[in-house]
Amino acid sequence: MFNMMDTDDTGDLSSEELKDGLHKLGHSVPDPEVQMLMDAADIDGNGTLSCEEFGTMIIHLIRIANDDHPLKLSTFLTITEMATSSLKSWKQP
Ligand SMILES: [Ca+2]
Ligand SMILES: [Ca+2]
Repeated sequence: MFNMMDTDDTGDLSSEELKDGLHKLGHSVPDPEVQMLMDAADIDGNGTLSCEEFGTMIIHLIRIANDDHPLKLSTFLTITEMATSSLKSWKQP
């Protein structure tokens, strides 16, 4: 999942890659929401998401979605999809 979204093989995700990745999944996420995801997840503040930050983002999103954060339903469904596939791949050796 993460590798699929990292289209330039830098080992981390830029906001563009995050946006494109979501788009490939069939979900068009508006720029402000992509930026919000990035800001929330970019723990070391370098402007990109590492694999760990990506995982943290998913957990964070599930939490804020539960707090009735005004995240679009389509975005939440995408995140749930991502979480499911990421957890699957993490369990594999
Ligand atoms: Ca990249
Ligand atoms: Ca980062």
